[in-house]
Amino acid sequence: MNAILKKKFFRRKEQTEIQWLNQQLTEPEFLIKKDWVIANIKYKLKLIDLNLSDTYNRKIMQKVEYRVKKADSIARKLIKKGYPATFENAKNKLNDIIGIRVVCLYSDDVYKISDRLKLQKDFTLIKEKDYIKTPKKSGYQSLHLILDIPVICDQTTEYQRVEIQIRTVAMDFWAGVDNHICYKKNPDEIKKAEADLKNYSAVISNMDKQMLNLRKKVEKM
Ligand code: 0O2
Repeated sequence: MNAILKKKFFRRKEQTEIQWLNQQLTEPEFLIKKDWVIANIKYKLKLIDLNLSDTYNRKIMQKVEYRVKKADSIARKLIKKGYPATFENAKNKLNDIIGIRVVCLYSDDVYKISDRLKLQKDFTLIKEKDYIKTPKKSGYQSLHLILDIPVICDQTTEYQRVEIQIRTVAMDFWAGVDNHICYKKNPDEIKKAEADLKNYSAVISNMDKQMLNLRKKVEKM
């Protein structure tokens, strides 16, 4: 097969896989389980927020968002990791088909929220990635918790994996701009912007520290 035919063949194969994935992501059983898990986490986060806001006498969570990864994005990520783009692989090899994002004002709040999530008896912590202590090469900062959330029906318990990203408003701002300008784009075309963004990540980290110090100073007054 020549190079052009090969490319066409793989593109068609990928399209078929994406269509198939899409079909499975819209199956009623998956939709119900996904809604269950998202609702479970949302209520849990509401309680944690209420509790923490009460304890610290200020609003802790500024924003909670969720998304279900789209079929083409799942396929791309699986192929990049070297797996066929199947629904089974999406469930077993990816941590973030369901993603939740919690945004707060101060960096110490990130850890308060994370500690409370880790205390939940019905959630199983699979992995924690602290990109605040050690930012990614790109400059990306965020705390990620990979959790298994139970879906209990009849005598069976099934676990659905979710990724919870917890970060400050400043880190969220940086990630939004990075998403728009650099992330998943051709590295050759955006080298300069990447370098600038990396510098801004350090600026944001510094700003987060200053804001935290300012809050602590005011709290002591
Ligand atoms: P999207 O658009 O959110 O769907 P692994 O868990 O190690 O098997 P994974 O999932 O790539 O592999 O882990 P990683 O690197 O922790 O990335 C998880 C998610 O964090 C990404 O999901 C992004 O949402 C976010 N992220 C990671 N790195 C960056 C970055 O440099 N910039 C921005 N803006 N976000 C980042 P997806 O599936 O890549 O993307």
